[in-house]
Amino acid sequence: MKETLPGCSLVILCFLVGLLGVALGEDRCEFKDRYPLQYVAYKTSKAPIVDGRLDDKAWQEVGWSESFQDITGDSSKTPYHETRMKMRWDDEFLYIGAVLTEPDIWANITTDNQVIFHDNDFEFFIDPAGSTHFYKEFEVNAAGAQWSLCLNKPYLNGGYENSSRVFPGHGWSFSSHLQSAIFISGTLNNPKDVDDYWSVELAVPLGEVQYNNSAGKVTSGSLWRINFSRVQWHVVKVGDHYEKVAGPEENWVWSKMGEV
Ligand SMILES: *[C@@H]1O[C@H](CO)[C@@H](O)[C@H](O)[C@H]1NC(C)=O
Ligand SMILES: *[C@@H]1O[C@H](CO)[C@@H](O)[C@H](O)[C@H]1NC(C)=O
Ligand SMILES: *[C@@H]1O[C@H](CO)[C@@H](O)[C@H](O)[C@H]1NC(C)=O
Ligand SMILES: CC(=O)N[C@H]1CO[C@H](CO)[C@@H](O)[C@@H]1O
Repeated sequence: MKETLPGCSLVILCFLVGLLGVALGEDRCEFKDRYPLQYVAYKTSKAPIVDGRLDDKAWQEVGWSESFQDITGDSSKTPYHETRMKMRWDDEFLYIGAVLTEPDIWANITTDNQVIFHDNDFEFFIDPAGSTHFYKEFEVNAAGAQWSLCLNKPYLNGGYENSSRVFPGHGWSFSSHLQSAIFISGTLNNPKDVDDYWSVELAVPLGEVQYNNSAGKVTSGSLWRINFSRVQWHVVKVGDHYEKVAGPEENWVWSKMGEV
């Protein structure tokens, strides 16, 4: 991340699984292909209005991330719809804006703290300290239904999801300080037209992402680990609604993981 626009600072670096993995490919001497993507998030003095529309000055001033890619990194599986994000920050929030191009915008889940990725969704994963412990995850669909969770440690080390889904009433979740809004350019759940895109705008409280995972005070030059994912199901139009077809979903991410 950086304090000033063309200045310097808080670089957000995505998580890399397998940095130390052995690359047997042609570029084994460079490992360039395995390096996580980076995005420089500039501090903003004027917070964007979280209404789903990325028309605020804070967004206009900064560039887009790379287009999302298949989670495997397999270039023959290039996503057929575009997804990109932007980030800004101030002393209270990390702001995330994303645009998901989509001719068929649909969502079935309308209540929070469900498994949102059963619908098409947008997700972020954040581990400020890069410790792999107490990382936070957030998912939202085009209807604005959201799910947040905290993972105390990786599942393979016996970690478990702490969320209001698993522990209703006393699970971890981003508080009401998290602001989330969706804008739809098109119509939700109408298969009779061709939609344009949906966008996600988030204000994520810095204190809450750092809960049990402190990377210290955010300053110019802070490096945080984060990743983004878009889950995309294959659907067909049946009368007045969409239905899933058999087969696995697509997982499109900012920085690839190498496998699903
Ligand atoms: C889940 O998170 C809540 C809220 O932070 C915390 O009080 C509780 O101890 C956690 N539960 C478990 C089982 O880790
Ligand atoms: C945060 O850490 C404390 C101490 O290890 C633990 O009791 C608490 O459950 C953790 N919170 C969450 C959300 O896991
Ligand atoms: C959405 O829900 C309706 C009603 O339950 C169901 O018929 C339809 O298959 C669902 N659509 C998708 C894409 O899951
Ligand atoms: C879908 C995906 O790539 N998720 C990864 C993004 O980064 C987090 C850590 O910040 C990983 O835990 C996720 O697996």
